[in-house]
Amino acid sequence: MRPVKEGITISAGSTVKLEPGAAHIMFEKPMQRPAEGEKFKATLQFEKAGPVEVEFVVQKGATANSDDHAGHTP
Ligand SMILES: [Cu+2]
Repeated sequence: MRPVKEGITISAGSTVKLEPGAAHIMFEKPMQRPAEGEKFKATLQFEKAGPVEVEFVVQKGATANSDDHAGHTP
């Protein structure tokens, strides 16, 4: 796994799914470990569409099928 500092390209009319085991969003060094069922908001930044607010819901086992997270906490 490697960070994608240049961002993810989403071609017109296509869909990119972010999920464990594939391209995913990772919150590094959270202030506290989120509890199952907890919700929190974040903002996704798109180059052309601008900022889009989303709400995440913490689910148990979300990283069960993910790849190696060496160097950081999933
Ligand atoms: Cu990761």
